[in-house]
Amino acid sequence: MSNIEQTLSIIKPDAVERNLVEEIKNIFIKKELNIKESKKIQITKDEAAEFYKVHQSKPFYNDLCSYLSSGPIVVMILEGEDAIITNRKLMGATNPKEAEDNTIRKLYGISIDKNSVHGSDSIINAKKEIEFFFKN
Ligand code: IDP
Ligand code: MG
Repeated sequence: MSNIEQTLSIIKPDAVERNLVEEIKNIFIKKELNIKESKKIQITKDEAAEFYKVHQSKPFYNDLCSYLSSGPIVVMILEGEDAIITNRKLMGATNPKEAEDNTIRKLYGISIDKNSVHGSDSIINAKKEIEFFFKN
């Protein structure tokens, strides 16, 4: 049975800065993750803190929020078959050094913090994250 889902993807500042937006979008499109919405924005540190609230107890939280708000990002709604897990597989492991060949983070990630992309990790978080950026 088909299971069409939506998920939130973010192209992070390191990748936008290196002009990788179109290359990364093509990876999604080729795997039949349709880009339903896309916008280039810059968020404040407070907004990043809200978005990454789930990580507030982590030692890297402050740096993570500074980083996500440090430059333009591209936020997208991806839609397709099993979009949440499909996107996570395309992204690869959080640490680019541990990411599988041909994943976005292996191809483009610089470090565990500058790892080029974000992707929702569950149905509930996908819904929350899409609402955060697209349903004010
Ligand atoms: P994910 O992006 O693969 O879902 P999470 O564990 O949800 O990984 O962490 C969110 C983001 O926080 C990561 O994408 C990465 O940018 C950053 N991060 C995760 N772990 C570390 C760390 O140990 N040091 C620095 N940054 C980290
Ligand atoms: Mg995560």
